[in-house]
Amino acid sequence: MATYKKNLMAFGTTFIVILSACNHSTGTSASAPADSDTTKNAPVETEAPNSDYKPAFAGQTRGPSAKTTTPFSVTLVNSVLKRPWGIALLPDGRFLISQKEEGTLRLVTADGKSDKTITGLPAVVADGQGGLLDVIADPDFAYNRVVFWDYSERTADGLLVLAVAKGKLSDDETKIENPTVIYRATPAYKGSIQFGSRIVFDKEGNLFVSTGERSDPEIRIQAQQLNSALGKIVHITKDGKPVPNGPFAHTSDARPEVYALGLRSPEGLAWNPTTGELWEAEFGPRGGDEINIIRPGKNYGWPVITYGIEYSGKKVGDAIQVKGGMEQPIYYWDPVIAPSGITFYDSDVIPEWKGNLFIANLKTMHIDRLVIKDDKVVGEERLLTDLHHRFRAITQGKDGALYTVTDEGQLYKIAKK
Ligand SMILES: [Ca+2]
Repeated sequence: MATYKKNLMAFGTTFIVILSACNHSTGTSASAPADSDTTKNAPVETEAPNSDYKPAFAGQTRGPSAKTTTPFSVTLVNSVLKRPWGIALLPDGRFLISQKEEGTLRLVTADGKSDKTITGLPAVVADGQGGLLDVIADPDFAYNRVVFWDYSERTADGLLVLAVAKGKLSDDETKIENPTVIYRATPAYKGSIQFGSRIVFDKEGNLFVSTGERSDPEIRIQAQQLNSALGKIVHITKDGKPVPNGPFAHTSDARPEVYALGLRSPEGLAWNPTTGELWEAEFGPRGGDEINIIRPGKNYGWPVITYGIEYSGKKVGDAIQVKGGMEQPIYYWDPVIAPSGITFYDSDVIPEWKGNLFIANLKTMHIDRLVIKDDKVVGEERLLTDLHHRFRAITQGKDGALYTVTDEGQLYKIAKK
């Protein structure tokens, strides 16, 4: 197994942990060692599934295991974040990190030596899975210093709604100026779980926002309704207006900002640099976490089709997994891993990772690496399992390293040794 060395050295709030991924072959494993031929490897998942549902195609779940051969280090950059939730790269290489419960941002250098707190965002409701969620810099941040974020907001009648807002980072980097809500994923609802949500920009400078369906049986069916913003990918301008000519722009009774529907609680969105398509990760029910490729106008099935069952053990709906007009996930997990933020690795620093999808996940406490070929998962690896953290978000730095934040307050750097 991988050798594991841990050095703790205090530099103020910075510590260093080194994990050694070794090139090893003991001859005791039947698995093929090379990533290029993983097809006969056993899956990384060894626990029994929750249901006897069968995948729609080979490799849709329990794909073959893969093994990174490039030695890499894991460095603890910051350990005093407060419930970090989103992480966004700035043009100068620093990171903006949202703090779920305080409703504040942190501005942290990649080496961890500088760490500022930014206030001035509107109050968040940090009940349940709500609070300050994702954060992202405007593509023109270097010129306009504008930041976008989303959060759970209390309405006048006491309900909760996912709101998307923007504001300008002050010149002294201590506060957000002129915060303005640009969009609300209505209807508001009493429950405090499953808001989603992530934000990404497209090449035209518009935003895709993933929204949760708010969980309860009486509300989650709205994931299938085009006149609701719940359980959707919405496509909006920087002012929160529907991007013109969306797939449902001319459908009666549909919200024109709806881009895709039928999602449960999507906490992961990322662009695939190989194909240019938008990929999504969502929390499913028990045994139904999914990765989907988001295409305009497509229906991803929840709560009509799913590979999971209710957490109570009951079937979901009619207990079907495939239906015409509804998209299949390209991959699912049973048991669940609880996938939150995702990113594709798009650097040449670690060539064997280029084009791989990395998933920060909560339940099984690891970074999941998916090797992708022709939009199919052909290899899966669990990284950072020794740290026992709930990983919440992950992104790539300017230096070709990966950076991930944990619910427990850490920022880790994963880099070539
Ligand atoms: Ca689905």
